[in-house]
Amino acid sequence: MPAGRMVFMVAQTPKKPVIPASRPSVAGDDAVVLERRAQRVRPPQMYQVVLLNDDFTPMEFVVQIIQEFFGKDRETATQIMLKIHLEGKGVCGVYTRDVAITKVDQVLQASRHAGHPLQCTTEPIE
Ligand code: TYC
Repeated sequence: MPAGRMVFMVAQTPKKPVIPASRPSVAGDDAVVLERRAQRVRPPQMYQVVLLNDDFTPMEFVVQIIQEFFGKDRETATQIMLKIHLEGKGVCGVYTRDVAITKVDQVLQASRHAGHPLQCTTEPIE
């Protein structure tokens, strides 16, 4: 190998993305044309993170959780907490799947660490 040159070996050559053909269209006489059309990307499935009411977790703790992990100001966090308290559950934020799962983990860990039974779940929307 010539000095100063590096050779990299890879296990697989990169694959070209598969672009599906559109439905065949007839272009006069007997000719059939298969047009290549780029695959349209879709926005990711979104997930809402929901807090559930219970009889033991202090209101102030819930407000702090909503502020800390869902980036709400104190007033908004208080409104969400009261909605949960009165209606049984409430949405604290909407995220992509991995972020939503991480939020649930963080809330549950902080709550258990503080000795509270607060429950938090996530569910796909639409
Ligand atoms: N119900 C609780 C109380 O009266 C307050 C509370 C609100 C608990 C929201 C959980 O997700 C919750 N102390």
